Amino acid sequence: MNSPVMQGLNINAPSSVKNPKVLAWVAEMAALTKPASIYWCDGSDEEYDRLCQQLVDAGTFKKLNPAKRPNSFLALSDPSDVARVEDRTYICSAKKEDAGPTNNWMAPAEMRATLTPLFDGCMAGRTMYVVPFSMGPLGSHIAHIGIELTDSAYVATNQKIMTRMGKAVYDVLGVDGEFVPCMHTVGAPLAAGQKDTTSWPCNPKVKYIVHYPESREIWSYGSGYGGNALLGKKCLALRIASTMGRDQGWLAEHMLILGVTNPQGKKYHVAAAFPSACGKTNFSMLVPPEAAFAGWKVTTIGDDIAWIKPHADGKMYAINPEAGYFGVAPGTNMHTNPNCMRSLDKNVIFTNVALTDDGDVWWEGMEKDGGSVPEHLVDWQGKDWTPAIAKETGAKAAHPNSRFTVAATNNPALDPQWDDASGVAIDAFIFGGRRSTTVPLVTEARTWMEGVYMAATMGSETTAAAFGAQGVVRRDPFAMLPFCGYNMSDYFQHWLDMEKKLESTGHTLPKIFCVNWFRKGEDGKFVWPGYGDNMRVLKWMIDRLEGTAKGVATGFGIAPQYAEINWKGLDFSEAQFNSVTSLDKGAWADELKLHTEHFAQLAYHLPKELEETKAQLEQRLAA
Ligand code: SAT
Ligand code: MN
Repeated sequence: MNSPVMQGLNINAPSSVKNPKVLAWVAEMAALTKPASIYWCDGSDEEYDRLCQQLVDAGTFKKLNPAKRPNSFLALSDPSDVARVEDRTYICSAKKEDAGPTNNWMAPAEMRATLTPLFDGCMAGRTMYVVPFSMGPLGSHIAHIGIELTDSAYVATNQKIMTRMGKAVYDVLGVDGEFVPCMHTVGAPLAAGQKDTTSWPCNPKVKYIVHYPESREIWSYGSGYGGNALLGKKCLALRIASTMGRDQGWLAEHMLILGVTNPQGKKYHVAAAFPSACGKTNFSMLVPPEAAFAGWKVTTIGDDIAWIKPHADGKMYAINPEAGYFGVAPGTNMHTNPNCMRSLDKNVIFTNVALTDDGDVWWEGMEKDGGSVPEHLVDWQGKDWTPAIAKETGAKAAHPNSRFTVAATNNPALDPQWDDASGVAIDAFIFGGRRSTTVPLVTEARTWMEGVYMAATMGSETTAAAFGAQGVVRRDPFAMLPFCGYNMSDYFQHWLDMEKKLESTGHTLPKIFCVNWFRKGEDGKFVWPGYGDNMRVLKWMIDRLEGTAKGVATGFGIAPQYAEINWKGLDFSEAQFNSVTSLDKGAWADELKLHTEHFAQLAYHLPKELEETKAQLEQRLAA
């Protein structure tokens, strides 16, 4: 056994761990955090079952009725710990300008001086889990390895589903491989002899989600929820990876990846960026409406994150770094996402949804599947819930940001290439926000430059995925506002540089489209049916790739003509179509003022081409 001994604590490393950096780091972190024991995860199914049982015994998990939901569990979090905490999230680059105006920043030395005392003894009385994982297919040249040290067994079980987790990672790592060290604690140490009585340990008062881009480290304190705690996801695969991408010439994006196959068997690959909780998971698992799209197939490669590398053949190849889905439960049903519902039949960890009296789960939106709202539930806070109580207090049975954690392999629409180490070649990028007005259903950027402009100025009404006010429009460039690990304007430049880089190979670049499924009518209701019907828009994009749809030039890109959309099986009038595609001059004048403000905020290193594109847009929209 390799077992450096630190302050009397034997780290008990398995002999398969041969990387001296890993051993030294675990020993150093154990000495700092002072756990009662250290457990090295091997990633086996047997281990997963054992940790789940342990969580059941601790009261964190409730085992669901195996007749209804085999091998599935429900966790209810502390009410203070239900979403990502953006105001507690930091990019600690050496220079403030490198974090940029959209990120919280603190000098690395100052942050370390803040965190070291917090981490000192933070795991007292708890087990430290060593969780090795690969983001991306094990050994893929696009993949990267992380090791998370956490005092949360909930995190270890979720990481088993969300990543390629386990001892095979050490083989890839070898003696001198690179990994991203990910330190995580719930920030709730136990005093000597104290028994843990909380089912969701966390620190309700102190939270830090910290990234050091230069040394590529992640330190997370105080939360056990989602992206705050599953450090492979937003922290590694987006914030740290985006800085790796900047340095190494690739892209880490907040994008789903899907495959579309036409009845002749020709397959296209699309990557689409939407802010959190705007339907990425639904779009990635879309079922084409049968009446109009017999023989068409949509398959999922990823639902949240894409790593995209330009290749010598001039194409951009994308992988999904994750191995599971951490999706929003409320609103998911057989109408909005049948493939997702089927994915959730078994082997799921649910967090903050409601519990039925027969030991199954429930969330708002499930009543649309033919059933009705249950007469009694235990809500996400563990309280009795009835429709009458809900009417009186407005209490939701499931938290709006309640989630399921499920392996990609549960998805009946999983793309056969989802695990392909070389990735899939991207034909089109889609950018979309949640806007009740102004932004049309779909337009195509005339040029790469215009597409980058559309993505850079994207706005969206905020959702429950992050702590804070909901429903206010905020600029969310590339849906990366909370996830870009460096200065946003440098990130725009990085996207612009891709064009030059790829053009020299002679290959046509992916087309860029801008969409908005969320325009509302005067009655305040969504006009566009969305969900499966988004296939109609996707098909128009493919027709544009094939050159079979002409479109019509507008002030804001190329839009479809009414007759170019396949309307079979959907009653959607030309007037309705116009109401979701029209450009309102007044609204756009206001919108462009907001673009000006947005660019003023991002002035440091803002590519001048974006200003020029804005001037052209102003002229066109005024014409
Ligand atoms: O909590 S997560 O960051 O994983 C979910 C999301 O915001 O998309
Ligand atoms: Mn996301």
